[in-house]
Amino acid sequence: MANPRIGDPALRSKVMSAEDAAALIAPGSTVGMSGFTGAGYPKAVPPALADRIEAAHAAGDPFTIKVWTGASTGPELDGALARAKGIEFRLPYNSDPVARELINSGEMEYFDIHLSEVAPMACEGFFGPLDTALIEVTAIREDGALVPSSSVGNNQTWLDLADQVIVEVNAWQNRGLEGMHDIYCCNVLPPHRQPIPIVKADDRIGSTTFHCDPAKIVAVVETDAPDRNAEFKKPDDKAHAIAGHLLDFLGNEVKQGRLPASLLPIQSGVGNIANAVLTGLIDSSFENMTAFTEVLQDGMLDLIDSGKLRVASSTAVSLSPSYAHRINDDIERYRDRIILRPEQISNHPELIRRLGCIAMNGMIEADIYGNVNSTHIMGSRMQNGIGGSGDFARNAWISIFMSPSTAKGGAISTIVPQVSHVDHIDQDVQVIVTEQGLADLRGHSPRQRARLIIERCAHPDFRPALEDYFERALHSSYGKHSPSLLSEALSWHQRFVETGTMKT
Ligand code: 0RQ
Repeated sequence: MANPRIGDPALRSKVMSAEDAAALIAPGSTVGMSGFTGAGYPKAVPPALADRIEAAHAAGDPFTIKVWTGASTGPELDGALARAKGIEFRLPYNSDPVARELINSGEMEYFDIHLSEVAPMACEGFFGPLDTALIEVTAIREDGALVPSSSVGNNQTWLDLADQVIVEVNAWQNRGLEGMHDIYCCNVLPPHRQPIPIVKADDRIGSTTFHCDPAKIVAVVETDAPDRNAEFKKPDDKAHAIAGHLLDFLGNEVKQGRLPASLLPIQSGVGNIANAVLTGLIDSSFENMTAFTEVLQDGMLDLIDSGKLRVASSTAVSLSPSYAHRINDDIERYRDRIILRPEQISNHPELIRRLGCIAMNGMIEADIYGNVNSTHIMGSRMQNGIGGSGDFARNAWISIFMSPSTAKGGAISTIVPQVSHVDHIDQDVQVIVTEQGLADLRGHSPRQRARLIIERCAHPDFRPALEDYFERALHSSYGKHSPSLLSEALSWHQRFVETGTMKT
Protein backbone atom coordinates (compact mmCIF):
# COMPACT_ATOMS: atom_id res chain seq x y z
CA MET A 1 0.00 0.00 0.00
CA ALA A 2 1.28 3.46 -0.87
CA ASN A 3 2.64 5.43 2.06
CA PRO A 4 0.08 8.18 2.79
CA ARG A 5 2.94 10.38 4.01
CA ILE A 6 4.25 10.60 0.44
CA GLY A 7 1.56 12.43 -1.48
CA ASP A 8 3.46 13.40 -4.63
CA PRO A 9 3.31 10.47 -7.07
CA ALA A 10 6.52 11.48 -8.85
CA LEU A 11 8.42 11.45 -5.56
CA ARG A 12 6.73 8.21 -4.50
CA SER A 13 8.43 6.58 -7.45
CA LYS A 14 11.79 7.54 -5.94
CA VAL A 15 11.30 5.51 -2.74
CA MET A 16 14.27 3.23 -2.14
CA SER A 17 16.15 1.53 0.70
CA ALA A 18 18.51 3.46 2.96
CA GLU A 19 21.39 1.38 1.56
CA ASP A 20 20.55 2.34 -2.03
CA ALA A 21 20.21 6.00 -1.04
CA ALA A 22 23.54 5.90 0.85
CA ALA A 23 25.17 4.54 -2.30
CA LEU A 24 24.29 7.83 -4.04
CA ILE A 25 26.61 9.77 -1.72
CA ALA A 26 30.02 10.06 -3.33
CA PRO A 27 33.23 9.43 -1.33
CA GLY A 28 34.82 12.72 -0.29
CA SER A 29 31.65 14.70 -0.92
CA THR A 30 29.87 17.17 1.36
CA VAL A 31 26.50 16.33 2.86
CA GLY A 32 24.24 18.94 4.48
CA MET A 33 22.05 17.07 6.93
CA SER A 34 19.04 18.03 9.00
CA GLY A 35 19.23 17.90 12.80
CA PHE A 36 19.40 20.32 15.67
CA THR A 37 20.12 19.31 19.30
CA GLY A 38 19.09 15.74 18.68
CA ALA A 39 15.88 16.62 16.86
CA GLY A 40 14.82 15.98 13.26
CA TYR A 41 18.01 14.34 12.04
CA PRO A 42 18.01 11.61 9.36
CA LYS A 43 17.99 8.19 11.01
CA ALA A 44 18.37 5.57 8.27
CA VAL A 45 20.76 6.80 5.59
CA PRO A 46 23.65 7.87 7.91
CA PRO A 47 23.96 4.40 9.54
CA ALA A 48 23.74 2.79 6.08
CA LEU A 49 26.49 5.13 4.91
CA ALA A 50 28.54 4.28 8.01
CA ASP A 51 28.23 0.55 7.13
CA ARG A 52 29.39 1.33 3.60
CA ILE A 53 32.37 3.29 4.94
CA GLU A 54 33.27 0.47 7.35
CA ALA A 55 33.15 -2.03 4.49
CA ALA A 56 35.36 0.27 2.41
CA HIS A 57 37.84 0.49 5.31
CA ALA A 58 37.88 -3.31 5.60
CA ALA A 59 38.49 -3.61 1.86
CA GLY A 60 41.46 -1.25 2.13
CA ASP A 61 39.76 1.52 0.20
CA PRO A 62 38.60 3.90 2.97
CA PHE A 63 36.76 7.14 2.37
CA THR A 64 35.28 9.98 4.38
CA ILE A 65 32.71 12.73 3.88
CA LYS A 66 32.21 16.28 5.14
CA VAL A 67 29.14 16.84 7.30
CA TRP A 68 27.20 20.06 7.85
CA THR A 69 24.13 20.09 10.07
CA GLY A 70 21.96 22.52 12.04
CA ALA A 71 23.59 21.62 15.36
CA SER A 72 24.07 18.35 17.28
CA THR A 73 22.28 15.23 15.99
CA GLY A 74 21.89 11.71 17.35
CA PRO A 75 23.79 8.44 17.70
CA GLU A 76 22.52 7.21 14.32
CA LEU A 77 24.20 10.16 12.58
CA ASP A 78 27.26 11.61 14.35
CA GLY A 79 27.73 8.48 16.46
CA ALA A 80 27.57 5.98 13.60
CA LEU A 81 29.62 8.02 11.14
CA ALA A 82 32.26 8.93 13.74
CA ARG A 83 32.57 5.29 14.83
CA ALA A 84 33.18 4.37 11.19
CA LYS A 85 35.84 7.13 11.04
CA GLY A 86 33.77 8.51 8.19
CA ILE A 87 33.75 12.25 8.92
CA GLU A 88 36.76 14.31 7.84
CA PHE A 89 35.16 17.72 8.50
CA ARG A 90 32.21 18.69 10.67
CA LEU A 91 30.30 21.91 11.37
CA PRO A 92 28.76 23.69 13.30
CA TYR A 93 28.01 22.06 16.71
CA ASN A 94 28.50 18.58 18.11
CA SER A 95 27.67 16.89 21.38
CA ASP A 96 28.18 13.27 20.34
CA PRO A 97 30.81 11.62 22.58
CA VAL A 98 32.40 9.52 19.80
CA ALA A 99 32.74 12.51 17.48
CA ARG A 100 34.03 14.57 20.42
CA GLU A 101 36.89 12.10 20.94
CA LEU A 102 37.88 12.31 17.26
CA ILE A 103 37.74 16.11 17.35
CA ASN A 104 39.97 16.13 20.43
CA SER A 105 42.41 13.54 19.12
CA GLY A 106 42.84 15.67 16.02
CA GLU A 107 41.30 13.07 13.70
CA MET A 108 38.31 15.21 12.72
CA GLU A 109 38.44 18.83 11.58
CA TYR A 110 35.74 20.77 13.39
CA PHE A 111 34.56 24.26 12.56
CA ASP A 112 32.82 25.73 15.61
CA ILE A 113 30.78 28.75 14.56
CA HIS A 114 27.91 31.00 15.72
CA LEU A 115 24.78 29.22 14.52
CA SER A 116 23.28 32.38 13.00
CA GLU A 117 26.29 32.57 10.68
CA VAL A 118 26.25 29.05 9.26
CA ALA A 119 23.73 29.53 6.45
CA PRO A 120 25.06 32.94 5.33
CA MET A 121 28.63 31.59 5.25
CA ALA A 122 27.52 28.51 3.31
CA CYS A 123 25.77 30.80 0.81
CA GLU A 124 28.91 32.91 0.50
CA GLY A 125 30.76 29.73 -0.45
CA PHE A 126 33.31 29.57 2.38
CA PHE A 127 32.62 25.88 3.04
CA GLY A 128 32.82 24.88 -0.63
CA PRO A 129 30.03 23.34 -2.72
CA LEU A 130 27.27 21.23 -1.18
CA ASP A 131 26.86 17.95 -3.00
CA THR A 132 23.96 16.35 -1.15
CA ALA A 133 21.21 17.51 1.19
CA LEU A 134 19.91 14.72 3.44
CA ILE A 135 16.81 15.96 5.21
CA GLU A 136 14.24 14.34 7.51
CA VAL A 137 10.66 15.47 6.94
CA THR A 138 7.29 14.50 8.39
CA ALA A 139 5.57 14.15 5.03
CA ILE A 140 5.71 15.05 1.37
CA ARG A 141 2.48 16.71 0.29
CA GLU A 142 0.72 16.02 -2.99
CA ASP A 143 2.10 19.27 -4.39
CA GLY A 144 5.63 18.14 -3.54
CA ALA A 145 6.07 20.54 -0.60
CA LEU A 146 8.10 19.06 2.25
CA VAL A 147 6.59 19.18 5.75
CA PRO A 148 9.42 19.71 8.27
CA SER A 149 9.83 17.48 11.30
CA SER A 150 11.00 18.31 14.83
CA SER A 151 13.70 20.76 13.75
CA VAL A 152 14.23 23.27 10.97
CA GLY A 153 17.91 24.19 11.37
CA ASN A 154 19.56 24.97 8.04
CA ASN A 155 17.36 22.63 6.01
CA GLN A 156 15.97 25.16 3.54
CA THR A 157 19.48 26.44 2.86
CA TRP A 158 20.81 22.91 2.29
CA LEU A 159 17.86 22.20 -0.06
CA ASP A 160 18.65 25.39 -1.99
CA LEU A 161 22.40 24.83 -2.23
CA ALA A 162 22.72 21.07 -2.81
CA ASP A 163 23.16 19.45 -6.21
CA GLN A 164 21.09 16.44 -5.15
CA VAL A 165 18.62 15.81 -2.34
CA ILE A 166 17.74 12.71 -0.33
CA VAL A 167 14.60 12.94 1.79
CA GLU A 168 13.80 10.71 4.76
CA VAL A 169 10.06 10.64 5.52
CA ASN A 170 9.69 9.74 9.20
CA ALA A 171 6.28 8.31 10.07
CA TRP A 172 7.06 8.50 13.81
CA GLN A 173 6.86 12.29 13.73
CA ASN A 174 3.26 13.43 14.05
CA ARG A 175 1.69 14.34 10.70
CA GLY A 176 -0.03 17.13 12.61
CA LEU A 177 3.27 18.98 12.92
CA GLU A 178 2.26 20.68 9.67
CA GLY A 179 1.45 24.29 10.45
CA MET A 180 3.93 24.63 13.31
CA HIS A 181 6.82 25.80 11.15
CA ASP A 182 7.56 29.25 9.77
CA ILE A 183 10.02 28.93 6.91
CA TYR A 184 11.21 32.39 5.97
CA CYS A 185 14.18 32.08 3.76
CA CYS A 186 16.71 34.79 4.02
CA ASN A 187 19.53 33.37 1.94
CA VAL A 188 20.05 36.92 0.75
CA LEU A 189 23.46 38.47 1.16
CA PRO A 190 24.39 42.13 1.68
CA PRO A 191 23.78 44.64 0.16
CA HIS A 192 20.38 43.14 -0.72
CA ARG A 193 19.16 42.25 2.75
CA GLN A 194 15.88 43.71 4.04
CA PRO A 195 14.62 44.08 7.63
CA ILE A 196 13.15 40.82 8.97
CA PRO A 197 9.54 41.70 9.83
CA ILE A 198 9.31 40.01 13.24
CA VAL A 199 8.43 42.33 16.12
CA LYS A 200 6.92 39.75 18.51
CA ALA A 201 8.02 36.22 19.34
CA ASP A 202 4.84 34.80 17.77
CA ASP A 203 4.90 36.70 14.47
CA ARG A 204 4.69 34.39 11.47
CA ILE A 205 6.29 35.63 8.28
CA GLY A 206 6.99 32.58 6.10
CA SER A 207 5.51 29.37 4.75
CA THR A 208 4.77 26.18 6.66
CA THR A 209 6.76 23.89 4.37
CA PHE A 210 10.16 23.58 2.69
CA HIS A 211 10.37 23.96 -1.04
CA CYS A 212 12.71 22.02 -3.26
CA ASP A 213 13.08 21.57 -6.99
CA PRO A 214 11.67 18.01 -7.42
CA ALA A 215 14.22 17.31 -10.14
CA LYS A 216 16.97 17.48 -7.48
CA ILE A 217 15.35 14.81 -5.29
CA VAL A 218 17.13 11.57 -6.13
CA ALA A 219 15.85 9.36 -3.30
CA VAL A 220 13.04 9.12 -0.77
CA VAL A 221 13.58 6.81 2.21
CA GLU A 222 10.82 5.76 4.62
CA THR A 223 11.60 5.65 8.33
CA ASP A 224 9.65 5.22 11.56
CA ALA A 225 11.86 6.11 14.52
CA PRO A 226 11.88 8.70 17.32
CA ASP A 227 14.56 11.31 17.97
CA ARG A 228 16.88 9.79 20.55
CA ASN A 229 17.37 12.25 23.38
CA ALA A 230 18.18 11.15 26.93
CA GLU A 231 15.89 11.82 29.89
CA PHE A 232 16.92 14.85 31.96
CA LYS A 233 18.39 14.29 35.40
CA LYS A 234 16.05 15.36 38.18
CA PRO A 235 17.32 18.81 39.22
CA ASP A 236 19.71 18.46 42.19
CA ASP A 237 20.16 20.96 45.03
CA LYS A 238 22.65 23.02 43.03
CA ALA A 239 20.32 23.30 40.04
CA HIS A 240 17.48 24.33 42.36
CA ALA A 241 19.71 26.93 44.02
CA ILE A 242 20.80 28.39 40.66
CA ALA A 243 17.18 28.53 39.50
CA GLY A 244 16.21 30.19 42.79
CA HIS A 245 18.84 32.95 42.49
CA LEU A 246 17.84 33.59 38.91
CA LEU A 247 14.13 33.81 39.66
CA ASP A 248 14.77 36.20 42.56
CA PHE A 249 16.85 38.35 40.22
CA LEU A 250 14.16 38.44 37.53
CA GLY A 251 11.50 39.16 40.15
CA ASN A 252 13.52 42.11 41.38
CA GLU A 253 13.98 43.40 37.83
CA VAL A 254 10.16 43.43 37.50
CA LYS A 255 9.83 45.18 40.86
CA GLN A 256 12.33 47.83 39.81
CA GLY A 257 10.35 48.42 36.61
CA ARG A 258 13.18 47.24 34.38
CA LEU A 259 11.24 44.23 33.07
CA PRO A 260 7.51 43.82 32.40
CA ALA A 261 5.56 41.33 34.56
CA SER A 262 5.53 38.91 31.61
CA LEU A 263 9.33 39.35 31.36
CA LEU A 264 10.88 39.72 27.90
CA PRO A 265 11.17 36.74 25.54
CA ILE A 266 13.32 34.13 27.22
CA GLN A 267 16.11 32.14 25.59
CA SER A 268 17.28 29.06 27.37
CA GLY A 269 20.35 26.98 26.56
CA VAL A 270 20.88 23.24 26.73
CA GLY A 271 21.38 20.93 29.69
CA ASN A 272 20.00 20.07 33.08
CA ILE A 273 20.51 23.46 34.74
CA ALA A 274 18.72 25.34 31.96
CA ASN A 275 15.91 22.82 32.25
CA ALA A 276 15.73 23.30 36.03
CA VAL A 277 15.39 27.07 35.55
CA LEU A 278 12.49 26.57 33.16
CA THR A 279 10.83 24.25 35.65
CA GLY A 280 11.36 26.88 38.36
CA LEU A 281 9.51 29.46 36.26
CA ILE A 282 6.33 27.39 36.62
CA ASP A 283 6.03 28.37 40.28
CA SER A 284 7.02 31.99 39.65
CA SER A 285 4.71 34.98 39.61
CA PHE A 286 5.43 35.75 35.94
CA GLU A 287 2.46 35.29 33.60
CA ASN A 288 1.92 35.32 29.87
CA MET A 289 5.59 34.76 29.09
CA THR A 290 7.02 34.18 25.63
CA ALA A 291 10.20 32.44 24.51
CA PHE A 292 12.40 33.36 21.57
CA THR A 293 14.99 30.64 21.69
CA GLU A 294 16.75 28.06 19.56
CA VAL A 295 15.95 24.85 21.38
CA LEU A 296 12.86 23.85 23.25
CA GLN A 297 13.55 21.38 26.06
CA ASP A 298 11.14 19.51 28.37
CA GLY A 299 10.88 22.41 30.82
CA MET A 300 9.47 24.65 28.08
CA LEU A 301 6.67 22.14 27.45
CA ASP A 302 5.84 22.12 31.18
CA LEU A 303 5.77 25.92 31.10
CA ILE A 304 3.34 25.85 28.18
CA ASP A 305 1.17 23.28 30.00
CA SER A 306 1.18 25.41 33.13
CA GLY A 307 -0.34 28.27 31.15
CA LYS A 308 2.59 30.55 32.07
CA LEU A 309 4.22 30.46 28.64
CA ARG A 310 1.97 31.78 25.91
CA VAL A 311 4.15 30.92 22.94
CA ALA A 312 7.64 29.60 22.19
CA SER A 313 9.61 30.36 19.04
CA SER A 314 12.53 28.03 18.38
CA THR A 315 14.27 26.06 15.65
CA ALA A 316 13.99 22.64 17.33
CA VAL A 317 11.85 20.68 19.75
CA SER A 318 14.42 18.59 21.57
CA LEU A 319 12.59 16.44 24.09
CA SER A 320 13.30 13.46 26.26
CA PRO A 321 11.34 10.31 25.24
CA SER A 322 8.38 10.81 27.60
CA TYR A 323 7.96 14.44 26.54
CA ALA A 324 8.32 13.56 22.85
CA HIS A 325 5.41 11.14 23.32
CA ARG A 326 3.45 13.85 25.07
CA ILE A 327 3.74 16.25 22.15
CA ASN A 328 3.11 13.46 19.64
CA ASP A 329 -0.06 12.39 21.46
CA ASP A 330 -1.47 15.89 21.78
CA ILE A 331 -0.16 17.87 18.85
CA GLU A 332 -3.26 20.08 18.59
CA ARG A 333 -2.54 21.50 22.02
CA TYR A 334 0.93 22.67 21.01
CA ARG A 335 0.63 23.58 17.33
CA ASP A 336 -0.34 27.20 17.89
CA ARG A 337 1.96 27.63 20.85
CA ILE A 338 5.20 26.52 19.20
CA ILE A 339 6.78 28.08 16.11
CA LEU A 340 9.81 26.45 14.51
CA ARG A 341 11.97 28.69 12.33
CA PRO A 342 15.22 28.39 10.34
CA GLU A 343 18.17 28.83 12.68
CA GLN A 344 19.36 31.97 10.96
CA ILE A 345 16.01 33.49 12.05
CA SER A 346 15.72 31.92 15.52
CA ASN A 347 19.26 33.16 16.25
CA HIS A 348 19.25 36.37 14.25
CA PRO A 349 21.06 39.23 16.04
CA GLU A 350 18.61 41.76 14.59
CA LEU A 351 15.66 39.92 16.15
CA ILE A 352 17.32 39.09 19.47
CA ARG A 353 18.24 42.75 19.92
CA ARG A 354 14.82 44.05 18.80
CA LEU A 355 12.82 41.66 21.00
CA GLY A 356 15.14 42.19 23.99
CA CYS A 357 15.67 38.54 24.85
CA ILE A 358 16.70 37.34 28.30
CA ALA A 359 19.51 34.92 27.42
CA MET A 360 20.27 32.14 29.92
CA ASN A 361 23.09 29.81 28.99
CA GLY A 362 25.38 27.29 30.64
CA MET A 363 29.13 27.82 30.89
CA ILE A 364 32.27 25.84 31.62
CA GLU A 365 33.94 28.63 33.58
CA ALA A 366 33.93 32.38 34.12
CA ASP A 367 36.80 34.54 35.26
CA ILE A 368 36.69 37.16 37.94
CA TYR A 369 36.20 39.88 35.33
CA GLY A 370 33.21 38.17 33.68
CA ASN A 371 34.76 36.62 30.59
CA VAL A 372 33.10 33.27 29.89
CA ASN A 373 34.36 30.01 28.43
CA SER A 374 31.52 27.88 27.04
CA THR A 375 33.47 25.47 24.90
CA HIS A 376 37.00 24.44 25.90
CA ILE A 377 37.91 22.30 28.92
CA MET A 378 41.33 23.38 30.21
CA GLY A 379 41.64 25.70 27.23
CA SER A 380 42.16 22.98 24.65
CA ARG A 381 39.59 20.21 24.77
CA MET A 382 36.37 20.89 22.87
CA GLN A 383 33.24 20.02 24.80
CA ASN A 384 30.38 20.87 22.40
CA GLY A 385 30.77 24.22 20.69
CA ILE A 386 29.56 27.80 21.01
CA GLY A 387 26.25 26.93 19.37
CA GLY A 388 23.88 29.85 19.64
CA SER A 389 25.15 31.09 22.98
CA GLY A 390 27.14 33.90 21.35
CA ASP A 391 24.28 34.95 19.06
CA PHE A 392 22.13 35.44 22.14
CA ALA A 393 24.71 36.65 24.67
CA ARG A 394 25.98 39.51 22.56
CA ASN A 395 22.56 40.75 21.48
CA ALA A 396 20.34 40.00 24.47
CA TRP A 397 18.68 42.54 26.75
CA ILE A 398 20.14 40.66 29.69
CA SER A 399 22.83 38.06 29.14
CA ILE A 400 23.09 35.48 31.92
CA PHE A 401 25.57 32.59 32.31
CA MET A 402 25.18 29.86 34.88
CA SER A 403 27.02 26.84 36.25
CA PRO A 404 27.67 25.08 39.53
CA SER A 405 30.62 26.79 41.25
CA THR A 406 32.74 23.64 41.03
CA ALA A 407 33.25 20.79 38.57
CA LYS A 408 34.77 17.30 38.83
CA GLY A 409 33.30 16.52 42.23
CA GLY A 410 34.47 19.80 43.76
CA ALA A 411 38.11 19.50 42.63
CA ILE A 412 37.91 22.40 40.17
CA SER A 413 36.52 25.91 40.58
CA THR A 414 34.42 27.18 37.70
CA ILE A 415 35.32 30.72 38.81
CA VAL A 416 38.94 31.30 37.83
CA PRO A 417 41.46 34.18 37.64
CA GLN A 418 41.45 34.08 33.84
CA VAL A 419 39.38 31.83 31.56
CA SER A 420 41.44 29.32 29.64
CA HIS A 421 39.51 30.17 26.46
CA VAL A 422 37.21 33.11 25.77
CA ASP A 423 33.87 32.65 24.03
CA HIS A 424 32.02 35.60 25.57
CA ILE A 425 33.94 38.72 26.42
CA ASP A 426 33.18 40.54 29.66
CA GLN A 427 31.25 43.26 27.78
CA ASP A 428 28.76 40.59 26.64
CA VAL A 429 28.22 39.03 30.06
CA GLN A 430 25.91 40.83 32.44
CA VAL A 431 24.99 38.27 35.06
CA ILE A 432 26.80 35.21 36.45
CA VAL A 433 24.99 32.69 38.62
CA THR A 434 26.21 29.68 40.57
CA GLU A 435 24.54 27.82 43.42
CA GLN A 436 26.45 30.19 45.74
CA GLY A 437 24.74 33.30 44.43
CA LEU A 438 24.30 35.78 41.60
CA ALA A 439 26.56 38.60 40.48
CA ASP A 440 24.87 41.43 38.56
CA LEU A 441 27.80 42.93 36.68
CA ARG A 442 25.95 45.73 34.92
CA GLY A 443 27.48 49.14 35.45
CA HIS A 444 30.57 47.82 37.24
CA SER A 445 34.25 48.28 36.44
CA PRO A 446 36.53 45.21 36.18
CA ARG A 447 37.81 45.58 39.76
CA GLN A 448 34.26 45.95 41.08
CA ARG A 449 33.19 42.93 39.03
CA ALA A 450 36.04 40.83 40.40
CA ARG A 451 34.99 41.52 43.99
CA LEU A 452 31.34 40.76 43.21
CA ILE A 453 32.04 37.52 41.37
CA ILE A 454 34.43 36.18 44.02
CA GLU A 455 32.09 37.12 46.86
CA ARG A 456 28.80 36.00 45.29
CA CYS A 457 29.66 33.14 42.93
CA ALA A 458 32.89 31.38 43.98
CA HIS A 459 32.75 28.25 46.13
CA PRO A 460 34.01 28.88 49.71
CA ASP A 461 36.76 26.28 49.15
CA PHE A 462 38.25 28.46 46.39
CA ARG A 463 37.30 31.94 47.57
CA PRO A 464 40.48 32.54 49.63
CA ALA A 465 42.75 31.57 46.72
CA LEU A 466 40.85 33.86 44.36
CA GLU A 467 40.89 36.74 46.86
CA ASP A 468 44.61 36.23 47.40
CA TYR A 469 45.25 36.22 43.65
CA PHE A 470 43.18 39.37 43.13
CA GLU A 471 44.87 41.29 45.98
CA ARG A 472 48.35 40.39 44.70
CA ALA A 473 47.32 41.28 41.15
CA LEU A 474 46.07 44.65 42.40
CA HIS A 475 49.56 45.39 43.68
CA SER A 476 51.82 43.78 41.11
CA SER A 477 50.09 43.75 37.76
CA TYR A 478 51.33 45.92 34.90
CA GLY A 479 48.04 47.81 34.67
CA LYS A 480 45.50 48.29 37.41
CA HIS A 481 42.36 48.40 35.22
CA SER A 482 41.92 44.61 34.95
CA PRO A 483 44.68 43.46 37.32
CA SER A 484 46.25 40.25 36.11
CA LEU A 485 49.29 38.12 36.92
CA LEU A 486 49.66 36.54 33.53
CA SER A 487 51.77 33.45 34.13
CA GLU A 488 50.07 32.65 37.44
CA ALA A 489 46.62 33.01 35.89
CA LEU A 490 47.43 30.39 33.29
CA SER A 491 49.16 28.02 35.69
CA TRP A 492 45.87 27.91 37.63
CA HIS A 493 44.55 25.50 34.97
CA GLN A 494 47.81 23.82 34.09
CA ARG A 495 48.18 22.28 37.55
CA PHE A 496 44.93 20.30 37.10
CA VAL A 497 46.30 18.84 33.88
CA GLU A 498 49.72 18.13 35.42
CA THR A 499 48.39 16.60 38.64
CA GLY A 500 46.08 14.29 36.71
CA THR A 501 42.79 15.78 38.01
CA MET A 502 41.81 16.22 34.37
CA LYS A 503 42.07 12.75 32.88
CA THR A 504 40.19 12.31 29.64
O1 0RQ B 1 32.41 16.44 31.98
O2 0RQ B 1 30.83 14.57 31.93
O3 0RQ B 1 33.31 14.20 31.78
O4 0RQ B 1 32.27 15.00 33.95
O5 0RQ B 1 32.33 19.38 31.28
O6 0RQ B 1 29.66 19.57 32.03
O7 0RQ B 1 28.21 20.05 33.98
O8 0RQ B 1 27.52 18.24 32.34
O9 0RQ B 1 27.56 20.68 31.72
O10 0RQ B 1 25.58 19.80 30.38
O11 0RQ B 1 25.40 21.83 31.86
O12 0RQ B 1 26.78 21.87 29.77
C1 0RQ B 1 28.81 24.79 28.81
C2 0RQ B 1 29.08 22.44 28.07
C3 0RQ B 1 27.56 23.01 29.97
C4 0RQ B 1 26.89 23.63 27.66
C5 0RQ B 1 28.11 23.46 28.62
C6 0RQ B 1 33.02 19.19 32.53
C7 0RQ B 1 32.03 18.39 33.36
C8 0RQ B 1 31.48 17.44 32.31
C9 0RQ B 1 30.01 18.95 30.87
P1 0RQ B 1 32.18 14.92 32.45
P2 0RQ B 1 28.16 19.55 32.59
P3 0RQ B 1 26.20 20.99 30.97
C10 0RQ B 1 21.85 26.54 23.18
C11 0RQ B 1 23.02 27.39 23.67
C12 0RQ B 1 27.64 26.03 24.77
C13 0RQ B 1 26.53 26.09 23.78
C14 0RQ B 1 25.31 26.79 24.25
C15 0RQ B 1 27.29 24.08 26.26
C16 0RQ B 1 31.39 18.33 31.08
O13 0RQ B 1 26.00 24.57 28.21
O14 0RQ B 1 27.63 23.27 25.42
O15 0RQ B 1 25.22 27.34 25.33
N1 0RQ B 1 27.26 25.42 26.03
N2 0RQ B 1 24.30 26.82 23.39
O16 0RQ B 1 32.70 17.72 34.40
C17 0RQ B 1 36.72 21.14 33.85
C18 0RQ B 1 35.43 23.02 34.28
C19 0RQ B 1 34.30 22.28 33.86
C20 0RQ B 1 34.48 20.97 33.43
C21 0RQ B 1 32.38 21.49 33.26
N3 0RQ B 1 35.33 24.28 34.69
N4 0RQ B 1 36.62 22.41 34.24
N5 0RQ B 1 35.69 20.39 33.43
N6 0RQ B 1 33.27 20.51 33.08
N7 0RQ B 1 32.98 22.58 33.75
C22 0RQ B 1 22.03 25.24 22.42
C23 0RQ B 1 22.77 25.29 21.12
O17 0RQ B 1 23.45 26.20 20.84
C24 0RQ B 1 22.64 24.24 20.17
